[in-house]
Amino acid sequence: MGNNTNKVLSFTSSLWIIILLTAINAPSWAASRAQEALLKPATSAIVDQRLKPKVVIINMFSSEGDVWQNVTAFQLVQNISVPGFSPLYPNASCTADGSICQLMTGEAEINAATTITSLVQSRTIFDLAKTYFLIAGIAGINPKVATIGSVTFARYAVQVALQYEFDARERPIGSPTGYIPQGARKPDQFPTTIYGTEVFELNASLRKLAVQFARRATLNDTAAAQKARARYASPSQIYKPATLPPAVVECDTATSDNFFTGRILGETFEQTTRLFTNRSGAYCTTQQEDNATLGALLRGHLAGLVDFSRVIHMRTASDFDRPHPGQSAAANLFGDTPGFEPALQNIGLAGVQVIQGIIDEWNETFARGVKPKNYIGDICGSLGGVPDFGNGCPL
Ligand SMILES: *[C@@H]1O[C@H](CO)[C@@H](O)[C@H](O)[C@H]1NC(C)=O
Ligand SMILES: *[C@@H]1O[C@H](CO)[C@@H](O)[C@H](O)[C@H]1NC(C)=O
Ligand SMILES: *[C@@H]1O[C@H](CO)[C@@H](O)[C@H](O)[C@H]1NC(C)=O
Ligand SMILES: *[C@@H]1O[C@H](CO)[C@@H](O)[C@H](O)[C@H]1NC(C)=O
Ligand SMILES: *[C@@H]1O[C@H](CO)[C@@H](O)[C@H](O)[C@H]1NC(C)=O
Ligand SMILES: *[C@@H]1O[C@H](CO)[C@@H](O)[C@H](O)[C@H]1NC(C)=O
Ligand SMILES: *[C@@H]1O[C@H](CO)[C@@H](O)[C@H](O)[C@H]1NC(C)=O
Ligand SMILES: CC(=O)N[C@H]1CO[C@H](CO)[C@@H](O)[C@@H]1O
Repeated sequence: MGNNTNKVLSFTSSLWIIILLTAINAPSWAASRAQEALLKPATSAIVDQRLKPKVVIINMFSSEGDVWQNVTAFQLVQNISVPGFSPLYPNASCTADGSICQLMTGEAEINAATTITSLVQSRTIFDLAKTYFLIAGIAGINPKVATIGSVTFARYAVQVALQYEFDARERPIGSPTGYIPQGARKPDQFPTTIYGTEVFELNASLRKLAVQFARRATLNDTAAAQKARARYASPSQIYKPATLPPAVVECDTATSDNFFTGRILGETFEQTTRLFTNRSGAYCTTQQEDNATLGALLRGHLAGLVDFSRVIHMRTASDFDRPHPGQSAAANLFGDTPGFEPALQNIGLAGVQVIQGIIDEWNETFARGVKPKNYIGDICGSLGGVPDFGNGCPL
């Protein structure tokens, strides 16, 4: 953002917007009075000053946010304070014309849910009805599926830790793990207690376009990351994907507030993802926010404020979720993170291509939306249709 002069925009003082929104949302007496006011000639000069971003970038913390300072395709030159954002990250940043905005939720599910809810409800500041949301962060990676530095795009987001948890030393006899789905008695039984946020499915047609755009990027890599990948080679080839160069990959994501690590929990959550998605989803990346971000956006869709079919989930891989052969789980977690630097760089390199693709093809394709051919929404069918995974929502 360098030397650009930023301006704080105080939209809440724009009284007309309050009148307009009152007309839309409030009781009929208020609506008719507001409509009368709008009909008066004195108000004819009034224009909608809300920002209507084509893309909102959702980052989680400052390292991910800093990435956009190095980007030349656009400059985020205005800071906008949004009520309800994290005290650590109180501003959204936008381009001068408001077509691209970026924010940081703060880390873990509580921060993601409250920040995105606040964004969705900031009706006097933003009109998000046609906005594409690019979730863009780093993540842990399953070495059976992909490698550090890779850029992943998910169709399914699964809240894997929403389960009963035993300390492993007290786990039920015969259970390979201390995690059991809620209401079930064994790890491989579908949960019978459903909260509604266990699985989200995103627009697969939009993902396909995003992947095509991202593949235009030349990804960053480093010698240290290459060295770390090579350690996942083994005669069984079980972690072969981990040994390959970084790439753009379509694979699914797991949310857990708990920063889990190690082979046993990795395999546990592979199983949870298969179970919760009726074997359609494959656990690939792990992060601490996206179930909550998607939950807030789904509720925004139900409130008529955002379009859930316009959500893109992109996570770049910064660290392996489990050790390489011969390494302890602790050594993997507490050791160096050579994937961190390329993962951050690749958020920008791939992300810019996705954003540029959306902006360049706005009129032809993206303004009207990319119609999904798959089911989208949550486990309960809240947006209409019947989930093509799991048992649906028994509520
Ligand atoms: C806008 O926010 C950024 C990031 O926190 C900061 O570096 C910059 O100084 C702010 N701009 C102004 C004008 O305060
Ligand atoms: C931004 O660019 C500077 C200078 O090339 C580099 O030192 C820094 O690591 C980059 N930051 C990110 C997040 O890519
Ligand atoms: C938020 O934006 C205002 C106005 O540009 C700036 O003064 C403030 O430093 C920003 N806060 C943070 C934490 O970036
Ligand atoms: C990746 O980024 C690092 C750090 O900025 C840089 O030293 C390196 O040359 C880059 N590598 C490639 C292949 O772009
Ligand atoms: C997942 O996110 C939803 C909000 O969308 C929240 O209700 C739920 O409690 C979250 N799960 C956990 C374990 O925090
Ligand atoms: C897209 O449509 C808008 C309004 O219809 C128009 O002003 C703009 O020039 C168009 N952009 C391109 C790139 O065609
Ligand atoms: C689960 O998948 C199988 C086939 O793969 C299908 O027959 C079944 O209907 C699916 N269950 C649900 C609830 O969608
Ligand atoms: C179920 C659902 O919300 N589908 C939407 C997917 O995307 C298109 C536009 O991008 C919408 O028109 C659909 O309603």
